[in-house]
Amino acid sequence: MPDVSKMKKPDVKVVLLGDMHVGKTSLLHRYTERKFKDTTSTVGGAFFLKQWGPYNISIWDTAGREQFHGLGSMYCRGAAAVILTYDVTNWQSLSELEERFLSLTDTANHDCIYAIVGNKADLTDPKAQLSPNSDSFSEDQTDIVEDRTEPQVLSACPTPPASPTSLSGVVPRKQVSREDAMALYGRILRYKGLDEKSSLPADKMCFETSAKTGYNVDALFETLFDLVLPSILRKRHENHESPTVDLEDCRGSGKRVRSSCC
Ligand SMILES: Nc1nc2c(ncn2[C@@H]2O[C@H](COP(=O)(O)OP(=O)(O)OP(=O)(O)O)[C@@H](O)[C@H]2O)c(=O)[nH]1
Ligand SMILES: [Mg+2]
Repeated sequence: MPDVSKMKKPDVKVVLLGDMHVGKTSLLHRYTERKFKDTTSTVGGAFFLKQWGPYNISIWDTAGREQFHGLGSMYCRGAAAVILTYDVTNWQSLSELEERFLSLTDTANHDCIYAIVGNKADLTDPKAQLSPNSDSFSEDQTDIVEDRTEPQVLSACPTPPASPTSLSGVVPRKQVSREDAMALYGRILRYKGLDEKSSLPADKMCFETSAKTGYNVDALFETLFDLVLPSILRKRHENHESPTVDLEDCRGSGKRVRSSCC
């Protein structure tokens, strides 16, 4: 367990949302560890701290299982970017984004950025079957903190079985086109009351990825990191304008500390 007091403070938060089995944890592993490894269904949530230039970005991996649904809006609170993830071979996983996950983002920042990500593209798209040779893993420090929100539920829940496609050996069919994802992006903008013309365009914010081969994974995260920089700068500016008291500094001093603003 890392010593939380020594951890860097995140400047901004990016959250992965989506149905169980779409590959949220695998995408995060691929990006942070440059590997595709076995996963177990996520319980509660966990975050990884990524250093991006001088900034620290927390990337939250959340559980897609229905029983953890209530936690979703808590994880989205104050998010600067949300990655709405579906499985390109599973139409239902796209519709769930609209029906079940979109409302969880009501707690995100008002200028939150949305990306729609169709994962498992290696199953349907030959170009996604090739590992990108630009596998330039940044040596930035990455910390992991597990946030086991419901330990009892954790141990009581069996890991769901692998998806039928992986068991049957049948080549899965692509069920969700990029156009479907872009249409959803448009509906999300409308849900948020945003004007399509002044928002980031759908073709920039809809990705197809493969956590298995690494296809488009760096592009996804790094596009978002660049896009949240203004949000980081605004937050730093606001903190500078109205400084808050660091309780850590006051601990043990025995003195009552007064906020500088009053
Ligand atoms: N072929 C293929 N399989 C993938 C890919 N990403 C994930 N998987 C597989 O899909 C299954 C689910 O992956 P996870 O990363 O655990 O999915 P998740 O979205 O985190 O699921 P929850 O934690 O239950 O919400 C695992 O068997 C993975 O090996 C991918 O890009 N391609
Ligand atoms: Mg997971």
